[in-house]
Amino acid sequence: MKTSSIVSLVLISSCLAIAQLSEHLGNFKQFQKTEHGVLITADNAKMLLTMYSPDIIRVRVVRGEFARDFSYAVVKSADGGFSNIEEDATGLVASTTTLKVSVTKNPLRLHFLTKDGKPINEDDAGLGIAWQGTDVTCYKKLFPDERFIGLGEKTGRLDRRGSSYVNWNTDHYAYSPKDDPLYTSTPFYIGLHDRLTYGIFFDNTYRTTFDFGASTDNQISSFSAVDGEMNYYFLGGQSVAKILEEYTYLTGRMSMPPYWSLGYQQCRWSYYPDAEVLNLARTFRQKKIPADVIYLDIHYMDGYKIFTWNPERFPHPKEMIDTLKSLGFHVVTIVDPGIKIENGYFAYDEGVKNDYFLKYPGGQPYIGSVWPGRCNFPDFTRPEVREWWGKSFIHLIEPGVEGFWNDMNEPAVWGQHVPDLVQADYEGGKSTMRQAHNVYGMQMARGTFEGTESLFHGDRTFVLTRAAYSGIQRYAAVWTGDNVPSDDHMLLAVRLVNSMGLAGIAFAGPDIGGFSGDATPELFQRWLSIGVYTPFFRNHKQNGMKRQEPWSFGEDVEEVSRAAINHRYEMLPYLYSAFFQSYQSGLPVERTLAIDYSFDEQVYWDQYQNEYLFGDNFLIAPVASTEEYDKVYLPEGEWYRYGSDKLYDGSTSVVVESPLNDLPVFVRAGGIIPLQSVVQCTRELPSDTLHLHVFFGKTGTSFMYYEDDGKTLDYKKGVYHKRIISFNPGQKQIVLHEAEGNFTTKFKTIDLILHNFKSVGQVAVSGKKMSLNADKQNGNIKHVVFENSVKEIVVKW
Ligand code: MIG
Repeated sequence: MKTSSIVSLVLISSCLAIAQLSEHLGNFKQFQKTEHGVLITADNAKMLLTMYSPDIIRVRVVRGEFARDFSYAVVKSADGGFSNIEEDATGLVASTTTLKVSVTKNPLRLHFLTKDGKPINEDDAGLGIAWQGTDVTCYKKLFPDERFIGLGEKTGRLDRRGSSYVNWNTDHYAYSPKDDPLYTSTPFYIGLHDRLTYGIFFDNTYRTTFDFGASTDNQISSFSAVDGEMNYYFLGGQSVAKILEEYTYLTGRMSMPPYWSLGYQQCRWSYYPDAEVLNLARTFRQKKIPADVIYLDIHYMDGYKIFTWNPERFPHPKEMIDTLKSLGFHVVTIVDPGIKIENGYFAYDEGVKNDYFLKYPGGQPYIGSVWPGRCNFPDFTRPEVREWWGKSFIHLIEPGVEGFWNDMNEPAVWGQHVPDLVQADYEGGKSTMRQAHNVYGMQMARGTFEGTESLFHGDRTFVLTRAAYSGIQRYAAVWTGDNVPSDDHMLLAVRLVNSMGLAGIAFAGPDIGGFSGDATPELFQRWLSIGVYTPFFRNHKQNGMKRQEPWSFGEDVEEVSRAAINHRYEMLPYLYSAFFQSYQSGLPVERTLAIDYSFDEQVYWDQYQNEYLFGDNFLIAPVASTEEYDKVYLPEGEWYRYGSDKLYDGSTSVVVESPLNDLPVFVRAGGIIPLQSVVQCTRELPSDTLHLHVFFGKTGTSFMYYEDDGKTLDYKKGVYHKRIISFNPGQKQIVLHEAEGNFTTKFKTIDLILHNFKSVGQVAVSGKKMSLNADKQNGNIKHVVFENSVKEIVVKW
């Protein structure tokens, strides 16, 4: 993070190490074509340029021979080849249909250019790629107006220029808004300059460092690893959304999550015994505060032994969970990677018998102390171990657990980290924790996901993880670890989730209320109201801290909390459609304004950098719990304050009221927002009327509406209901296009709600004239109700 600490690290290491000058690529010697690209030989290194798509070029560089080609992150293979390769005395130009890769020869340097020759990203002319010992670094030219966004769960500003970051999954209890590294590593960032965009994914699981001009007087940005290959993917899509599509093409996208996991989730370390859990569930129902999930933190286990139940606290888990299910709740239990060393404990015995645990060179199992005491740790980088781990969830699934919370998987052990030389299989690569550390948690989540999905026989599973590496979105949702109850942290959490969305992780969220301490009632209310507009919506609190159920702060807060959570449930049709977008294109649910308004500099200003779009049409302006007014930047277009429908011009900032019961939320003019009636849990059917809100705007828009059974994997076989809804002010019509797929929608009736359609008094619905009913409170809101149909419905005014 801080330049000073980096400088001192460099000083220390250069004092201790034997003097060693850096080694460089040298000059170009020759090239040859390969199946999907070119192999270049330089004086001191080899470089492979490989095409994955016309916009995606992979760069591999080694001094000796290329190692085995293996990635935990990338799910796609090379595809296609350069359409043209030209060589002359000074260089080589390899073109795709959208990009040019120019290789200059003396010395060897790479330049990524647009088709018409504008530089998008270039190696630093002086340094290029260099090694020091096993360390490898790629130095890039820093453009004067260049900004950097992304890198996942990283503190600091939205625009990361001037900062540097380390990727090393770390259990960072009560991290400060400046600390680094945190729990996850997603070595992928997006660069922006001269209205050009690109992405760089450095697929190296060793400890990596990204320096965005922090240490070089604004001349160079760089990324480096302590070992392994220089192995990166250059993504050349010309918009942030396009780059996210490309990144998730490479590293995969999330599956549709179980519908219930979009609901409100209540957690605490820990709710126990069973009577308390049941009481909690009943209280939600009595108080009519919607909720879907109750978490069991570590106290549900017998002596913290994974896959066991505490016989005193939870003597009859199945009966308890059956009752919870009858109340419409789903249970998620925590699991840690540490397996207690105890003869007779089945998971330990099986692990020893089958040699499943991480070992020191020489064969002694690695021992670390965690909650259960001294533990061994499964080697999740071995397929058989993941399979065994996955199958063991039968002990939780039989009694009815439906979701699996993977904690401590950095992995965390008391007072230390697993020594680097501990050996890990690394998918047959026979490596050490130096390389495996950053993927350990992801592979635990993978074992959990694959095992539980197969135990559910065709139903969806839900996994939540703390540690992660790129590609984690294929297996799990991610929460942002042990945060702190403060306004700063609440706003940081927004940036973390926004930034994780820029790293392919669409299903993410923080501990609402702040984990490691007591929230003030004001902070809790504000945080909950932001949580409504967060993909993963969970309230969690550390043991020993005050209770933090929505009713724990007295009746006023309870009232506001109920209204906030009610709104989350009304929003489910809209939200589920946003998740579908992520599943299809990798666009996150929660989107920093830098995605759609990448070259609007105000988006990056400190006071506005936390703003985001939630789905296509809501703009959320998070604000501290202490602020009664908020200065909000509205990007281009026009925006309605949600709730009052007050209309604002965009491309300017406005000061608006921000009381605790009314977070500044805006709707894009032209925005289409489908809502349903309030339900107490996702299982409860809403009324059969879909409230389809359309906010008048000057330009046309469209919205992809999506529904499926929320439970099975049948959506992958076309069992869904999907339709485009478009608003066209020029043609004066709203069209619900013919629905696709063979799932029957829940909604028999459409209540079309027109906002600010000023002079419109009646409409024709598929040719039939119907009058509009003005809303009692706001005459500018008008309704028309008609029957839903899978056929096209045209509403004209
Ligand atoms: O050492 O399971 O981040 O959410 O409540 C702490 C107890 C272990 C850390 C997790 C937190 C969880 C807690 N865990």
